[in-house]
Amino acid sequence: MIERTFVMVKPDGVQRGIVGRVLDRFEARGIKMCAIKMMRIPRELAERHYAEHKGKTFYEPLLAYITSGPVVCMVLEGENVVATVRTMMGKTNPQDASPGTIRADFAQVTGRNIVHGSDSPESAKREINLFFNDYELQKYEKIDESWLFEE
Ligand code: D4T
Repeated sequence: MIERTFVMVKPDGVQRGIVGRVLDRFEARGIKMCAIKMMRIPRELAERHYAEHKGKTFYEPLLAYITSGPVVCMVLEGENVVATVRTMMGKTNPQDASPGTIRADFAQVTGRNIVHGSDSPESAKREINLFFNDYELQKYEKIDESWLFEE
C-alpha cells in the first residue's frame, strides 16, 4: 500500500554535512519526496514530538540534542514506506544496526543517530501534522512510477 512517512535528518546529520547522502538513499530507491524543509525545532514542538519519552532518563538530553541546531524534515511516500524507511535507517542504537543501514554507516551512538523516521502509519500521520501544513505537502506524479511499480 502506498503510504507516507515523516523523516528528519537530525542536527548532527546537518552539521556533519550528510543530508544529501541520506536523501540520496531514499531517492535512489524511488521513494517520492512530498515535502522538505530546514528548521530549528522550538522546544515546545520537540516536547510534543517526543511526548512518549517524557520522564525517561534520556528525555532532557534528547530535547537538548534535537533543538541544538537546524534539522531537515521531510515527508516521503512509497510502497510500505514507513517500514521500509525504518529498515533503511537501522536500529536506534547504531551499534546494533545492520551494515548498510544509515545509522550503521554514519553513526556510533544512540544519542547522535543522525535520522528519525516514524515507527508506524499512525505515528507518521501525527508527526506529519506536527511538522507540516497541508499546503506544504505536494501531490504529484513522478515520471519513474510506471517503472517502479507493476500495473
Ligand atoms: P527516533 O524516534 O529518533 O527515530 O528513534 P527511534 O524511533 O529509533 O527510537 P525511540 O523512539 O526509542 O527513541 C527516540 C530517540 O531517543 C533517543 N534515545 C532512545 C536515547 O537517547 N537513549 C535511549 O536509551 C533510547 C531508547 C534516540 C532516539
